[in-house]
Amino acid sequence: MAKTFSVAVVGATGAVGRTMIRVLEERDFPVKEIRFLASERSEGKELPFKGENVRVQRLSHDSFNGVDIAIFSAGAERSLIFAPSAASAGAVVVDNSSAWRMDPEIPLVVPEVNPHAISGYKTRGIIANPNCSTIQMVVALKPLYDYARIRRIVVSTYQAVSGSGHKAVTELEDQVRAWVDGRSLEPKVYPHQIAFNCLPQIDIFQENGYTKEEMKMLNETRKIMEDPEIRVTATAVRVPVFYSHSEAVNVEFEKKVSASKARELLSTAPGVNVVDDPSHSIYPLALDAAGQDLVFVGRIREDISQANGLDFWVVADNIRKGAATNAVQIAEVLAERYL
Ligand code: NAP
Ligand code: 3JN
Repeated sequence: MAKTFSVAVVGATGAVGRTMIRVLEERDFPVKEIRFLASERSEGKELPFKGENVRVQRLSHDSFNGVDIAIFSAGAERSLIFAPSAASAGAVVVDNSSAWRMDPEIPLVVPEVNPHAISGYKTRGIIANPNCSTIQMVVALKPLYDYARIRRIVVSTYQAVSGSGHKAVTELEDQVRAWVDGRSLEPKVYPHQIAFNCLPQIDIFQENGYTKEEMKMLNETRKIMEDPEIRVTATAVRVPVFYSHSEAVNVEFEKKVSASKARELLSTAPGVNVVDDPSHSIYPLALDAAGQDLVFVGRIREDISQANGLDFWVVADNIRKGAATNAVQIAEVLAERYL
């Protein structure tokens, strides 16, 4: 009989957690028992899973007895405190937060890029899921990197509000309604109005003038691609879009990659869908990528400003491939090859 697993979803009531539950169902992950964990605010709430209602339990250090795989998306603070307890209880943790991503003993994994790194879970019992903006970029870069090796990346992101949790989705909806009604609303999640605006700040600023989100893109890309030499400069921008992050990516390679070669490499790359017919105004769009698990790439063109440069536009659902789907894909590899 096929093996089945006891799975805990930590942060089950959140934007990522709820999607995690849906993705586990959709991909028919071999679940023996499911456990939903969240804060005391959600204790006793019920969430559906495979046609049954499952009660949400309060997260504690004792939540993980008998759990095989614990998927965390309840913020870095909770991951730092509770992931080691889950690992000590015998679970393998797949953590969506930034808590463990840069720890040298913990693998940081995108299954299309570095699935071999998953075996590193044996050291600490934890695997980290990268930031959503990094995930979609490295899925698109991997086949190009393997062909021509990357020297430098210049990326600008256009990030959906769902990346800031369910409160931000409500804030954008409320601000749009208020605007139409001629009312003004105090911003709560963001430092400025997000409706009909673009905010060049995601997370807090660092001493070097970059935001934390921008520095995550540099550090995580180097770790996942296993190349500490890659140079990355990022500008991360929040835009009034509900789901899917878009990114304008400029890459400098060690040798020339023609636009047609890039299209050829990307069209057979795992997890990538090339959508690139500019003469018919066909290119990846946030609205089309929402609800999908693939990374969509288009506007592929040679950079006219430098030798060996390439530009493209990459779009993916930030809550699915950028978080929940990537985590479930990691769990699938664990289940198939290691547990
Ligand atoms: P969210 O919608 O605000 O949900 C937060 C979840 O965490 C809820 O289930 C909440 O439970 C739970 N939680 C909060 N405080 C808790 C506590 N003290 N004990 C137990 N559970 C607690 O946020 P989200 O968008 O789902 O994001 C959650 C986390 O996932 C983020 O903080 C981040 O670390 C990670 N994330 C990663 C990516 C990525 O790029 N890979 C993208 C987005 C988010 P209640 O409902 O009971 O409050
Ligand atoms: O803002 C986005 O679009 C992505 C946000 C990710 C995020 C939000 C809150 C806390 C993270 C993350 O995944 O890096 C974290 C965190 O875990 O630090």
